[in-house]
Amino acid sequence: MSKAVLPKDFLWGFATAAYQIEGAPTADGRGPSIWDTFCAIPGKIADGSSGAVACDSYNRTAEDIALLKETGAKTYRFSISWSRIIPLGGRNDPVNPKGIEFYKKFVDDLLKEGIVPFVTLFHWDLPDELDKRYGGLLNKEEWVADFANYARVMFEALPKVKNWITFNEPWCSSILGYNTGLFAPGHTSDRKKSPIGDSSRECWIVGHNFLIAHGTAVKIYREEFKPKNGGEIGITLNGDAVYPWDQEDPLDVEAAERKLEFSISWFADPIYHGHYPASMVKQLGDRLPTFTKEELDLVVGSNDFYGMNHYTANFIKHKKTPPAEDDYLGNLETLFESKTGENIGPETQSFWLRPNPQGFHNLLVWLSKRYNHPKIYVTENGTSLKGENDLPLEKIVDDEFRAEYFRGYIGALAKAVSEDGVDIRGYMAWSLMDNFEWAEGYETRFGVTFVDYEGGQKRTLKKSAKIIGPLFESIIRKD
Ligand code: GBH
Repeated sequence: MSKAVLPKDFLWGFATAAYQIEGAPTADGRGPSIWDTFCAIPGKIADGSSGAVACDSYNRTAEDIALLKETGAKTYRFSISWSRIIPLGGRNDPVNPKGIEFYKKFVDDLLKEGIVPFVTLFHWDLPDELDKRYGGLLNKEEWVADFANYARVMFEALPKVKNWITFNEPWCSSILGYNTGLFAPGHTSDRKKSPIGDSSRECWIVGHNFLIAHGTAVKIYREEFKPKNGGEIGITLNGDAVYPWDQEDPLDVEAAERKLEFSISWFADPIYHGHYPASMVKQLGDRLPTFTKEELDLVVGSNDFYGMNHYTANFIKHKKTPPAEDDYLGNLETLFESKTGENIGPETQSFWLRPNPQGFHNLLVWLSKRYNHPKIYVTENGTSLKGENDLPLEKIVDDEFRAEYFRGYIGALAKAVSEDGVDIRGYMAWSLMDNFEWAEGYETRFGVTFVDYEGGQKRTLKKSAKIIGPLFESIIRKD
């Protein structure tokens, strides 16, 4: 990889999310989010922990910026905690000036160091009051209006921010929050896990509401802020790469495509093509909401860029039986081994993640084709490492496995740009530092920086943090 194939102004850096790093859940008037509430339920988080302290980043912004400087990062993607800004969340609830001040100063401090802020408005941490008040994400009228109000408050407060993401991975909030119940607010039909929820319907309603809320916020940005501030706004979607389990079986080939449609196209087709994928309409029938004319006008064309989160790949095998009522994958199995016994990639600490850089390349090309060559920012990409948490510090900082992951994935990105003409403008590794890994707690580490949670939160760069910069600098054009 010696050729300089990426544009001169390519933005590379690192990503985090508010609830995973900030801690300080009651500082300066912050209200609780659904994740504070969810973590307090015994059995929901692997190690019984929560984001109550996390990396204490709310009190350590200077340290975090110094870390970014050390890596040479050009951009930092972070998210805003809605309940710091509006503790109760709603459009008629008071705005908290201290919350605004915190992010304003953070943005200024980043810019002073020449680091471009990439801001996510919502990374899963809904103000808890909105969930209690009217059912949160399930309530289209109320929630869309409240999100729109919060988004406007932030656009107004942070005019220097030129890169906005409305939502991080609405798939996760919808499916894990309202189907499997693995994530807050934990709704599921499984009564052993939750007293409330309908896995066959709620997730599709929530997904629909995300699209309307996204479109509404984008309209506000474009009409009221873009003319004077000139920034861009998009949504970030997750999606794993796919390979047919049996390449010779047309039903597996079809199932692999369907898997992409149920995860990515669920959101991207309405935004880029104005309708849900046919495969979803066929399987879900009237459980999939339909768009009114007004809703479609909001949703179609509502991305200035496509935000792509990507980690892993699966072999896809079609199912022969009719889909279950609570199926959300597209009536298929996801496997780590193919029919011929080929393995997708080495194990990591995350049960769902096995590195497969070729899959990243394939998916970039697929996205580019299906959505007519959009401008893409890779807003997350990274890996955990099997058993990392049990290693001594001198071994942890020598994370060759993670470094190799980045070499492979960044190489795949460069190839997609140079050989396939995919329009990629930026890349943010997940994550700047070890942090609260949601239902997996602190046992799973994703950072390029080690965080010593018991030892005064000391941050130590790992090897992977040091290779990403030079790697990008060698493939970014200088003229
Ligand atoms: C990202 O999601 C998140 O944005 C980030 O906050 C997180 O820390 C990071 O990944 C690392 O996990 O339970 O079998 O249905 C990544 C995409 C999609 C990965 C859902 C986990 C769960 C598989 N995620 N997937 S399953």
